[in-house]
Amino acid sequence: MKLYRTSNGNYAEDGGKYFRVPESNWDALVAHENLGAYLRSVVDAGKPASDFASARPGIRLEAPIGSQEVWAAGVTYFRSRSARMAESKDAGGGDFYDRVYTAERPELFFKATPSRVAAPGAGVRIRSDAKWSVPEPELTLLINPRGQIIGYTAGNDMSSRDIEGENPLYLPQAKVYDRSCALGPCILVSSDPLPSTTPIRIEILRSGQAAFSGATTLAELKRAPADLAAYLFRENTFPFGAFLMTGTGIVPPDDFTLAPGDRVRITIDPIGTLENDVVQGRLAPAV
Ligand code: DO4
Ligand code: MG
Repeated sequence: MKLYRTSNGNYAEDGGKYFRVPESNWDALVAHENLGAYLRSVVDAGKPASDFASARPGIRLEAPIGSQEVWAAGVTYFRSRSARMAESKDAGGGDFYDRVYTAERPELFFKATPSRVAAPGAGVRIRSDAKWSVPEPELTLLINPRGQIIGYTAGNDMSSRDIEGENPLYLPQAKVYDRSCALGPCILVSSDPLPSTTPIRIEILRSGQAAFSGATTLAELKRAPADLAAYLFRENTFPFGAFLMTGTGIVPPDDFTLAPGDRVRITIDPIGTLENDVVQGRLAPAV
């Protein structure tokens, strides 16, 4: 069962059919005592909504987020550990990444408020003061206020590698800025762990041509999603629940940096494809 948030309300998708969800408040859905059972009752009682499929692209997909904070785990794949050790070698930070990779306590960091999250199809930003920017394709957990994993989405943890590599203490600037995160296209509603064979793929297109592609599977993820969620909820309450990105296992070669106009496609098969174009420059101020 998949759950979409759109400009026309929330929709459940089951077996290729879309059903309008009566509950229009996203935070209430995330806090629901049994979201899967509620959506099942909506599907079983309802008739498929013709407007979702037929009116698209008139109906815009929104990021599947309400008031949730977005957090992220780091250095959860060997590939990420190696890339970070290399990028921070000159700054003397390399050792930290190996130590956190093998430590019991994971690296968890704050990633985004909802307003910093790009919707599917919207622009993700690269910083104007960064020279080396990459996307990070990450399985992302949706966790309810009671700390239970209730679903999964695809996430892009946009990162400025030169800023992060200059000094590990610059991590918040490398990671947290306007539209530094994208989530979507939907929530795969499930409390069951995803199989270790689940593939995560990324494709970066420049002028329509493949500029980089890569893939990994959840078998390479060193930590169990449930353990990451438990650490996040140890000393934090999340009245609206939270998203937790689980880290990247795909890092483009060191001579690759994103440019405005690039298209980033992240596919996690049971969820779908999250696609965003890269933009640079200031966002129009919110009114
Ligand atoms: O430690 C820095 C960030 C790591 C990260 O974002 C990742 O491994 O995905
Ligand atoms: Mg990351």
